[in-house]
Amino acid sequence: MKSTGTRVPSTRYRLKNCRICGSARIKQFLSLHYMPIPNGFVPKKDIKKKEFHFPLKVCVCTDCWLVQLTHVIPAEIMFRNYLYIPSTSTTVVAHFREMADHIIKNFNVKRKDLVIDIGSNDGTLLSNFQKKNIPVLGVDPAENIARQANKNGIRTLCTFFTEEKAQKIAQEYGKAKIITATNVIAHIQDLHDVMKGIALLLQDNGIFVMEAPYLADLVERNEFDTIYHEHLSYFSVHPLEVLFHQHGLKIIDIQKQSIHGGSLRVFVAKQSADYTVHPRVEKFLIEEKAKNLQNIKTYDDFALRVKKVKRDLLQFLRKIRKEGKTIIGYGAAAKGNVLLNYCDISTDLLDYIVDSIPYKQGKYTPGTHIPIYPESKIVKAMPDYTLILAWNFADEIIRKNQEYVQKGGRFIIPVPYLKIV
Ligand code: DWN
Repeated sequence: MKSTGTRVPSTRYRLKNCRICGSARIKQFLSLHYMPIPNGFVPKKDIKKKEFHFPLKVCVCTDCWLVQLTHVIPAEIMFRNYLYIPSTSTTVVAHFREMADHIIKNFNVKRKDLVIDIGSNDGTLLSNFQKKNIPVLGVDPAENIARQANKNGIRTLCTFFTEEKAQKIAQEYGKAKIITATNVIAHIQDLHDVMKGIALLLQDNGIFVMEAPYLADLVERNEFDTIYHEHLSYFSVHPLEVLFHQHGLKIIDIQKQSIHGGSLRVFVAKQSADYTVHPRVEKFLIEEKAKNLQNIKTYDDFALRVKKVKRDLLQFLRKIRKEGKTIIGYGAAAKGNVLLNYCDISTDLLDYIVDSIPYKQGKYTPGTHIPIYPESKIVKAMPDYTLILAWNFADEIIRKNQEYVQKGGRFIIPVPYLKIV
């Protein structure tokens, strides 16, 4: 039963021009309808309060081929009190450790070099540099999480990263040898302002390393639930090249990463810097053409597959529910909230959701108002089925719930296609 969210008029926040190239030739190819912000978890006391639902639709620029949301919800609404902590996942902690080691080794980072992380969250990534006595500085607008990072000993400025802020950082802390940004560039409306800031804050031989979910994986694996209000852009290499070239920057290397359903790790230097461009960069560009990422039909076909994923999941859940089976969710993830709201799945199908993050336990999911409990509940209650909403961590979740499996519990994985484990 759909929660009665208050719909914000679709004329508000509407995108007029492509965020990278400014073109007005942007074509919508998928609507996930109206939805609350994906990390807007609801405390019990507010369950009856008005909840704003915003249009969630995605379009593609037919000039630079950046896939992006048609409506841009102000960052202030989404990020001032943010409920995403990467360090609860061993997968993410290990991923950041490998990333820091790779950067230190390949770019000869020394103890005098400054490393800045944009969207540094709780400092998980920076802690790996700090352990090697490399000076670090985090930048993150979420007051609650920046406070936690500073308590953890990771020097963090609580602010959005802008060109103006970059000037002040350069004056106060000096220029950076390394600037990182993981799962944050896709969240930014004014990419040009941020790129100007990065270009002026980087040392002449500095490296900017960004990580973001990869559009090719999203499309090929039907990862529609990673489309949400926080993610304004869905990157492929071609539009990124257009963006960086506008700011005197160049991509010198790219690595595929499995995290978050398939991501790109992009290494960027100043065009004037003495780095050769790895042949892998050209290979990605050729592959994207071969995958028809610059052809509108690819996106229309994707939209049809999304509707099939929804149909198959609902059919299965309703069937086992009718057989009297008990079903819960696992991982109160932002992507999970997109899937639940798009498929209109509430307590009529899922009794509750278990999650590892204390911030989220005891709260309710936005829009669908499903209660969230600690993970320990799953083995005590032994539901027949568990729908893994945080499917990007399915291996880690199944690995840590072997007792549930041995006692006959079964996992449901919704994307890329319905799978019962
Ligand atoms: O871009 C973003 C991606 C990288 O992460 C951010 N905008 C927000 C966030 O998206 P998300 O909310 O989908 O995050 P996760 O990390 O996919 O969500 C995982 C959820 O699952 C968390 O709430 C923690 C929970 N979890 C759990 O309960 N047990 C996770 C693991 C690994 C577990 O074992």
